[in-house]
Amino acid sequence: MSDPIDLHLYIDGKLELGKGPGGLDSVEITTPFSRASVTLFGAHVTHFALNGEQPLTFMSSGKYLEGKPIRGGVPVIFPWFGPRAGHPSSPAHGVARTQVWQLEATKELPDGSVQATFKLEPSKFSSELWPDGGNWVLRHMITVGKVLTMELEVENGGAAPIDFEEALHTYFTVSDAREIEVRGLENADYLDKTDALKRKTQPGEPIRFTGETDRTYVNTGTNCVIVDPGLKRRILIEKTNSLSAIVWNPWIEKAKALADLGDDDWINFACVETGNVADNTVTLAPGETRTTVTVISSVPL
Ligand code: TA6
Repeated sequence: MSDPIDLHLYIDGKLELGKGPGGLDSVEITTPFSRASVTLFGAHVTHFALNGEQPLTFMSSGKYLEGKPIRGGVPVIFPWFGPRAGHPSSPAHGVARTQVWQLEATKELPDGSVQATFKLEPSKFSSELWPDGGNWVLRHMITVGKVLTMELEVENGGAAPIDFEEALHTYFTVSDAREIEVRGLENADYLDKTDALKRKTQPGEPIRFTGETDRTYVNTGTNCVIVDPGLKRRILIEKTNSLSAIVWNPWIEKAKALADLGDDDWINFACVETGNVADNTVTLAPGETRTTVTVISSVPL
C-alpha cells in the first residue's frame, strides 16, 4: 500500500503523518504557537489549540463511527448543506466530508506558520451531481500558526455552471453553552430549523443558548465572536466571501439522540459555521474559481 502522504511533503518536526479518530490517517502540524491535526478523511481539522490553551475546536467524547462523518472539529460541507433537495437518499451535508482527500502541498511560511493543501477531485458521485461529469476541483488550504486559517476553494473546470452550498462547520470548545454569547449576527435574518425553517430576524442582541438552537443566518458577511467568561476568552471568527452563518447547539434531548455525541457534550461546544447556503447558494461559471475563507483566533476576555 502506498504511503498515505508523499514523503516529500513532510516537514521535519512540523508536519508529519499521524492517526486521528478511529485510527484515520492524519496530518499532524506543530508550530511554535500551536498544534493542529487534520484527517485525510474529509480534509477535516480535528484539533486546533494554541500552546497552553484549551483547544479552540471541540471533539465529541462519543465513539467515532467507522465511515461516518467525524463528530466535531471542522467538517467540510459541500456541495449541499443539510438534506439534499429532491434526493432523500443522499447523505446530509454533502459528500466532501466522507471522501479521502489527497494532501497536495505543504509549506512553512516565514512567520513560522505551516500550510497544508488538501485536494478532492470528481469521483463516482460527481456524475450523479452534475451531468457534465462534474469537472471541478475542491481544495482546502489550512494554515496553522497564531491563528487557524481555512480556505475552501472550488474550481469549475467543466463546461457548465455549477450550483453548490458550502460550509466550514466548526465545533468550538466552550466552558458552558449556557454561559456564553455569540455576537455579530444582531438584526440578521435566519431560518429557524427548530421551527419548520421559519424565516425570522435576530433581535439587536447577541445569541444566547437557552434550548436547542439551530439557525441558518443568511445575507450576512459579518464576523462573529464567541464570548466565553468561563474560559476567560473571546473566540474570533472572521470570514471572507461568506454570506451565511449557521449557529447550532443540540441541547439535551438532541444530544442524547446523536449516537456519536456524548450525552453531556452539548454543554461544552457551540457551532458557529462559515459558509454560503440557502439564499446564498453559489453559482460558479465554467472556468471560474471561488474561495471562502475563515480565520479563527482567540483573545483574552
Ligand atoms: O449545522 C447544523 C446542522 O445542520 C444541525 O441541524 C445538525 O444536523 C448538525 O448540522 C449536525 O449534522 P450532522 O449531519 O453532522 O449530524
